[in-house]
Amino acid sequence: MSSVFQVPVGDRTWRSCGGQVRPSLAPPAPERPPAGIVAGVLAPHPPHLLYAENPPQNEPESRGGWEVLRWAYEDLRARVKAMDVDVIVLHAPHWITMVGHHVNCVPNPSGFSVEPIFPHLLRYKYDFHTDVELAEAIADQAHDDGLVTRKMRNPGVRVDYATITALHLLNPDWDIPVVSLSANNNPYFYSTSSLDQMEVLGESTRKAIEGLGRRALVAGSNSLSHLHWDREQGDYPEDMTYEHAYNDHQYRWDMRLLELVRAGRTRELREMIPEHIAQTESETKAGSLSWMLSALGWPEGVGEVLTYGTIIGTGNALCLWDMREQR
Ligand code: 2X7
Ligand code: FE2
Repeated sequence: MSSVFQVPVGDRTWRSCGGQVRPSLAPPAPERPPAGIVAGVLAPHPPHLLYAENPPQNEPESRGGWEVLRWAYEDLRARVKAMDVDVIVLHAPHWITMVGHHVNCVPNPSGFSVEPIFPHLLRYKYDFHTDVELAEAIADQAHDDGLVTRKMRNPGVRVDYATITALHLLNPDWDIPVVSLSANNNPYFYSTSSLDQMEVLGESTRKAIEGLGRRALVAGSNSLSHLHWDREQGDYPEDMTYEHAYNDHQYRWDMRLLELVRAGRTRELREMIPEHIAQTESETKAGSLSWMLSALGWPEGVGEVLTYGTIIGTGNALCLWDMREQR
């Protein structure tokens, strides 16, 4: 004789066992955390970092170098894994588009990325997956919000080294789908601080992520102070004897900015970004940092500086804004 149990739908504390249904001793499966932007990162992309890692995808071989920056990335990777995100959305400054903001909608970008200035550091075979539904939603939302946008669908377009480097350092397993955004160069070209469009793009990105119920990491890939040596020093690129800040002025302005990050004073940080650009030629002029913080809603009271180091004299900080810490 069979007995019939009424088990509430989705109640996993009950399970079938040997023909009978019994309460399970196993703890209930944990609920998936809520959708939305889980965290934002400032994730620098100098090719030196990827070169120094010696991953199998990269042709050139190195003896290491820039260890403290790379160790911080290594620690961050473990935290990214634990976030259980569906997608990494990245804005990087070296996929330059002169007209509008482009979104890579190619389902499976694959090819060979070469750093044009440092081809002896980065010649990388890439093969990753795009979250096409989200990529299209970001482009549509940005269009609706008044930005000139384009869905890039040409699989032959080579993915730039900054996108590859930052994504590799954040997730070398490449097992999380990606959305990659271009850097519209008009604001960069015509003014030092036209970051307004990047803020709109950040808001569009957040709306699209929430609209589709994705759990996302948003990554803005910029160096800070951006003056650098105009020729390589030493006998090999990873000779750390020559690695230091370009000058004290550059260093001090980077520290002023990072003090605001670690204090969680994001409103003041927003005010300071144009001044920091003017003082240091900061690569944040391309807007990746502003885009990312705008996507997060410029959160007060959250922000960590994971590390800071120089690469050919430029300032590079790895920073995390974990939105779960704000709730
Ligand atoms: O793209 C970069 C950068 N932002 C800083 C330093 C060196 C190379 O490439
Ligand atoms: Fe760069």
